[in-house]
Amino acid sequence: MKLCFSLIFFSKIFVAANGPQGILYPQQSESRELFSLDGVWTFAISPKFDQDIGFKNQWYRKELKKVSKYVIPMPVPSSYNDITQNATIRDYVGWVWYERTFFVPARWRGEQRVFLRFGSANYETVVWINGVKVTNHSGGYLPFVAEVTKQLSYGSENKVTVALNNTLTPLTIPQGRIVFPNNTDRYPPGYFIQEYNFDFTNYAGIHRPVYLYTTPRSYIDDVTVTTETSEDNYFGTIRYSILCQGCSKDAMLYTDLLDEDGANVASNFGPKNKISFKRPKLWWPNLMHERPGYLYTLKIHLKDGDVEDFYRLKIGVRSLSWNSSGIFINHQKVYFQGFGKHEDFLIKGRGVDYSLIVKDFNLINWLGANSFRTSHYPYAEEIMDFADKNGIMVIDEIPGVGLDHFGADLLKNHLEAMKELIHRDKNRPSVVMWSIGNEPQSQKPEAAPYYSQVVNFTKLLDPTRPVTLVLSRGYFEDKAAPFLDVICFNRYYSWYSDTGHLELIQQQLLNEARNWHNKFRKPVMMTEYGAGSIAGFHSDPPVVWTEDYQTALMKEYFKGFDILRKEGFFIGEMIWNFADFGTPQGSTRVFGNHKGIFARDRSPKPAAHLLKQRYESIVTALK
Ligand code: GCB
Repeated sequence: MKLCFSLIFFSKIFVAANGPQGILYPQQSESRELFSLDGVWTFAISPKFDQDIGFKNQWYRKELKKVSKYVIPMPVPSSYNDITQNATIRDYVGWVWYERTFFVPARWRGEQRVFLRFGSANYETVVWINGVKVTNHSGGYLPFVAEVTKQLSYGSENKVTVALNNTLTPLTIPQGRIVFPNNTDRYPPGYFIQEYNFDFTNYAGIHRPVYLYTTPRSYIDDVTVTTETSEDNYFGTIRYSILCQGCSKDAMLYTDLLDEDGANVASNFGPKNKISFKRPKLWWPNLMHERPGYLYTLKIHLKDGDVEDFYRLKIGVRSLSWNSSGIFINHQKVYFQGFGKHEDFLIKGRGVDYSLIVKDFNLINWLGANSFRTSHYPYAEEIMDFADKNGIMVIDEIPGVGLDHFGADLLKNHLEAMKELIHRDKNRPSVVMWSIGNEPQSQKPEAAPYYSQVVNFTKLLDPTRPVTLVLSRGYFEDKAAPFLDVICFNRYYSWYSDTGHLELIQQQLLNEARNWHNKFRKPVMMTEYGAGSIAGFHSDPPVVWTEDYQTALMKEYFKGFDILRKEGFFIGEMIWNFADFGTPQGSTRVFGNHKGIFARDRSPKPAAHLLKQRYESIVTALK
């Protein structure tokens, strides 16, 4: 096998465009207009062996239907993989092209700025407006924005063109590789495959909403908020700092803190200040209070001469701290009862879908869960908003899944992804921990300096939240754990190891969790355990792949969790997975991964009813 990573696929090297520094979610306000570009775009793939043709022939200056032979409609937001009947598009690796036209109102001409913002697109993206490049971005799961004021035509039609490449290489986050088999008996010339070391479909497309929005010339570009509460929770303090662009030195900033009914609680002014007040309504995790997820609104008002801008940020007031045996919110120890999830659904793949978001949060509440991990990449802001307002604690994970070969270039991309994630999610009360990756080859000596740098960088950007890395190597060989605040580990006793031997689960679980704690003296949590089950498969006594085996296995883990919880350092259980999900084709995957407690269509398996009983009983025991 010959490995060829980037030559064909990333033959264009793009210098990051200068843009705004903030990445605030776009919103309509007294001073801002918002216009969605979601809908049906025009789509074309590049010919397999002429990947650069769109760049060479400047497709962005023309209409796609005039330059490509095969142009089809493509929904945005959505993955493109499962939209057609064409296996070439489903499995496509390389440059694809999107385009749409839209009108810009004449009233936007003049004293305004206009921005174009993508919630995410996987992986490498280049964007043109009316044939002029406005930005590019690397990374599949985080937003990017460009000011397009000068490139737009006002009072007339405009065109946005996007080139998107989903190729993963040893330097992307996550990593992948393009393999050219050199056996000409078995493969035609030029044949290649994309390989990657993770167990979910590398869905591609414009996955999250695309917005055009306006701001005044001087505008609120970024806000950073931290909160704390006094030991008895009687006082709450909000510290904020606000970044303006285009402002004169006389510009004034005013802030009002509004409660959920819109009543003013406190006011202040200046770009950096604090608001302290008595009897705050705290942000509590689900089930720790009768009113979880309470959110205030920080209304920010910029006045710069005649120019005014308004932005409203939802914030939760809570304290967050941790020590060697636990994580504390509002000075109370928390126990995580949740799951790993995926952004995954039929047809849309990873595309944002409000019906699915609301359904999933209904199921989360039905289960009595209080948390999830954004395995194995940052989730859409539309999902994170629901976590904030439902009091669901989130372990916010970067797409550093299954990393191997830890070099300086990979580190650079990893740190950039961390920076963008923290920038996006720093103000969210639901985010209670950063996860800098999942199941790396952390037994390798190079993993030690690598992860120590990722942790230090993360703490520099955000000292207010604990940092974890989800581990799968043994406690005796792992090199990353010393740098972490919390040890999260994944293990599949009686599934991948000792398959069928349910009687071993308790012993293995207890020993391993205790060993992690004894060696590193940190809180320990199990972030994955589980078994695959095909809805409708049954047997008694249970055998693997039946729904009965899945529940029997869960019961054994529960016994172990109950013993561990009493020992003080064990802080949570997250089953793998919330729902069945799509994976690459493989002989160990039967039409996807079936460890969901819900099927992919969200119908409950018996495992869901059992988990609901368990999570409800944990809460009752606390009362
Ligand atoms: C893991 C991975 C997860 C997989 C899971 C499995 O350890 O973290 O991404 O889907 O195992 O089902 O094999």
